[in-house]
Parts: sequence; C-alpha cells; structure tokens
Amino acid sequence: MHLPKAELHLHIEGTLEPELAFALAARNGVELPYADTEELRRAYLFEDLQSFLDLYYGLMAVLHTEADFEELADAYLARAAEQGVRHAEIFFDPQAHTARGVAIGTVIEGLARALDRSRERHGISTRLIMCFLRDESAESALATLEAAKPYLHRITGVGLDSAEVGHPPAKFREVYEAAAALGLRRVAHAGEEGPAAYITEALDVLGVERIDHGLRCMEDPALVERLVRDRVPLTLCPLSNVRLRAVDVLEDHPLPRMMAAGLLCTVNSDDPSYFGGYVGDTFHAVREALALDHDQLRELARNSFLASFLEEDEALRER
Ligand code: ES4
Ligand code: ZN
Repeated sequence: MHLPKAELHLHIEGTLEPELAFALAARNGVELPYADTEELRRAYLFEDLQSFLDLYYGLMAVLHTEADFEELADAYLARAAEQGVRHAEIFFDPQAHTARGVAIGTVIEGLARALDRSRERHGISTRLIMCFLRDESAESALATLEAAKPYLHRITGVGLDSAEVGHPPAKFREVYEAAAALGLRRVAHAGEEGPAAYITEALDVLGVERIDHGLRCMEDPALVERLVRDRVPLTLCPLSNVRLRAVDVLEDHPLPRMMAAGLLCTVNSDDPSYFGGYVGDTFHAVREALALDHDQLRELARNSFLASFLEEDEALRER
C-alpha cells in the first residue's frame, strides 16, 4: 500500500500524458508533430535537461483554455490520490504560456478550478508555486510577478526552474526580494545540473527555504553540514535524475548516503509523464533499487509533510 505523503516537487506541465496531449490538440486545432501517442512516447529519449525541456515546452502548445489547465490538474490529482498523495505543492511555469499568448489569468484560474475541488474530490490539499524560467531574463521574471499580482491569493510561493547551467540564482535576486516583500514563500531548483555553489547562492542571495533537487550538495561537505544544521529540505526526484543523466542508474543514486548524512530528504516525481512514474511509483522504485527499509520509507514520507508549507497542525491532520 502507498504511504500517505506530500508531493513538493511537481511541475503540472510535466503531468501532461500523451493521451491528454492528443485530446487537447484535437479540441484546440493544434497540429502535433507526432503521428500518435506511441510515436510521442518514443520521442521521450532525452540526453539531458535541455533536450527534455525542448520537447516539454513544445508539447505545451496544446494548452489554451482555462478548461485545459483544469483538466490537466484534475488528471494529476486523480493519479496522485491513487498513489497516497495527501498534499501537493504544485509548480507551474507562467512564462511558458504567456510567451504563446495565453494569459496568466487563464493559467491560474484554470488550475485553481481543479485545486479548489481537490480536497473533496481527491482528498488532497494543495498549494500553488509560480516558477520563473531561469533561462529567461530577470526583467521577464519581474514582469511575471507583476502580472501575477491580481492572483496572489492563489499563490503560496515562487520557484526557479528550467535550464540551470549558466543561469545562477543571483540573476534573480531582485524578483525574489520583491516576492518576499509580497509575503510569498521561496524555493529554487539548484544543484541538479548546476554546481553545489548554486545551492549556496540560492540560500544566501535568494533566501530560499527549500532546495529543489540539491543533489550536487554532496560535492561540498561544508554545504552538507550547513543543510543538515539548518534543516533545509531537499526535494529529490530520483527518476528524473536517471532520465536526465544526473546519475547513471537508479542503483547509484546518492539518496541513501544523503539520508545517512542527516539531510532532510524528500522524494518526488518532478515531471511524471516524462520520467516514468508518479510519486508512489518513485517510492517503489527507490525501495527496490536502493534497498530502503520500511523505516527509511516512513522517514521520507514524514519528511514530505515536515518540509511542506502546511502549518504544523494541518500537516499532522494530512498524515
Ligand atoms: C524541470 Cl527536471 C526540471 N529541471 C528544471 N526545470 C524543469 N522544468 C520542468 N522540469
Ligand atoms: Zn523540477
């Protein structure tokens, strides 16, 4: 059976299954460059983060209306519920949609329609985290925060994603300061493909409370010591790391070493449609490949609530 858990690293656009992509393409009159879902699935052979992102942004062309975003989120929540998810903190990439002429309000209101019904429909509480694309400019991130102002009651925090190398956290100092001043929580992808120094910079310059991925902290013992001391959660995504070649095979994933070092690790699915599994599947895969025992799995599930943005009493209730 699936342990009750929170999912803290999940890109809603990364839950777009080929079947739904084709259904939305037909509904919206969008031509996809794949004959069918089988051919699309075969295109999921990425070499690295960039080759994945190229496919990922291309497929988003099928998302147009509020109903599309609602359907996408509802499909994720239904699958997550089957896998023991009780709470989900969901990333979305407004710039990937506004760049195509889809208004930020369409994205947020569409997602919110599904999220507002999630407790009663799927037994999952939710939060929304708006991510800035780090390979876009700092000005574009500031404009995105400005455009989101009418919808801030829907948004818990901000994050930073997309191509990491060459786009260090400090590039986004100003927008993170502005987000903090608006009362938003802060997270950032760091140390996925980028170096451990990006993790340090995300903490020092952006003031983040959690690190998304953070895998490469293991290259810097002083940083590991700091993350342990300050109880900074890491939202690890082992299946993503294998598919994007951050690790060669799941059996080599540093998760057990990271847990043994005292890091506050969580396990998440990242982009489940692309990386071969939802979060319950991910727990199953790491249990098998890394020979985790039941206590370690329970620790990971417990950590997911501790690391969430739920208040303590809420987190206890969801567990
Ligand atoms: C992402 Cl795995 C990953 N890394 C960075 N940005 C992303 N956006 C969606 N998935
Ligand atoms: Zn991610």
